[in-house]
Amino acid sequence: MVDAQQTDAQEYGLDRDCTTLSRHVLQQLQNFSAEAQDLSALMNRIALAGKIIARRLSRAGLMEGVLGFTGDINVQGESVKKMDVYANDVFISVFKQSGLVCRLASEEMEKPYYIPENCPIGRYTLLYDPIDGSSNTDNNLSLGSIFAIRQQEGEDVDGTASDLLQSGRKQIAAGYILYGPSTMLVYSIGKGVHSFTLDPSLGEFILSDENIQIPNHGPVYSVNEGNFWQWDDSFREYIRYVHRTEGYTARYGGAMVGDIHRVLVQGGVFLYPGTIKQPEGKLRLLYESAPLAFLIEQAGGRASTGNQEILDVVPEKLHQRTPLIIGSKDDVALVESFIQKQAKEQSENMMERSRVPQ
Ligand code: AHM
Ligand code: MG
Repeated sequence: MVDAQQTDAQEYGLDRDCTTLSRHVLQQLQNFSAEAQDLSALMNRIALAGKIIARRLSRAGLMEGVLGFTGDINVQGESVKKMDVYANDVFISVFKQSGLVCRLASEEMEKPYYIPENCPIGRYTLLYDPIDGSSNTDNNLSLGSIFAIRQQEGEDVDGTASDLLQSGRKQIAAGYILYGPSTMLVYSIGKGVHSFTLDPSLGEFILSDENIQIPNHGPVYSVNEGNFWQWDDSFREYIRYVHRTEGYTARYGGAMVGDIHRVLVQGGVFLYPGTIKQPEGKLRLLYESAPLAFLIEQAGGRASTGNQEILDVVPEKLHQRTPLIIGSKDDVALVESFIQKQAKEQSENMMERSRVPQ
């Protein structure tokens, strides 16, 4: 008979002591200060939202009214899926009772959602994309949720949330939940990047990898090449380069949480450049690009708009979009080198033209 201890050791690997998420956060901060307890409680709430969403997704094909569109168009001009609304509401209801969060801002809501009863004590804002990769929802493919936590600055009495219009360096925690074959939660509180896997039998996220480091270079390039005709020449040149160079492999899943998770583990680059139809690209800065940039920087990678570090971009509005180049340091730098080369050529051509007598 196999004894229980042996089964546990096989399941979690030797030396694994089932570190839960909340314990991990407290260990990271090495104290039980009020801030450490807040962050631990906040991460616990995010984990709870992830578990509720994962549970619904795991049975979506068997339930009425879970899949498909609502018929509404959101603030982004995109058709809303029933799962988008459900997941957005899950985060609201989970944080309503937390006492810690006074304001939530998400892809699905034009204005932040205020929780006045938490405001005297709730010092944090949660920014989130409840369902990343919505187009995958009805096909039973990977999805994600993205989150960032910021300290509330000022009173926000006029309800404009203007204190959120600051750079990504103001984030105090960020991460994502990946709904794949298993549900994973990857987070950083500015002390490295750590991943947890949901053990459904325990109902707990258990530590699976600590201090994840992204390779400086990797084989993966992840981009929707269907937009090739709409890109700037620099991106087309980069793609032509990888097409004719040995050692690259294309991977694009339609949900960037999954795509960026692959890049985090294997190395490479994920891109969403501006297009003719959307010159700033598709991805939103505050609750998509900036949280992922925070995480990838913590893992030793980089995230850039092509001209600026993502974490340095100061948004002018809540739902601002930004081009995104994110992943391994060397691969992000390679894409940027194509952008710089094109900018140099353009300025040389302009100088040349200005020298030609009219
Ligand atoms: P969403 O949050 O509305 O789903 O949009 C974000 C998603 C990303 O996860 C993904 O990389 C991208 O949109 C896919 O867009 P496209 O279909 O244009 O390639
Ligand atoms: Mg999204």
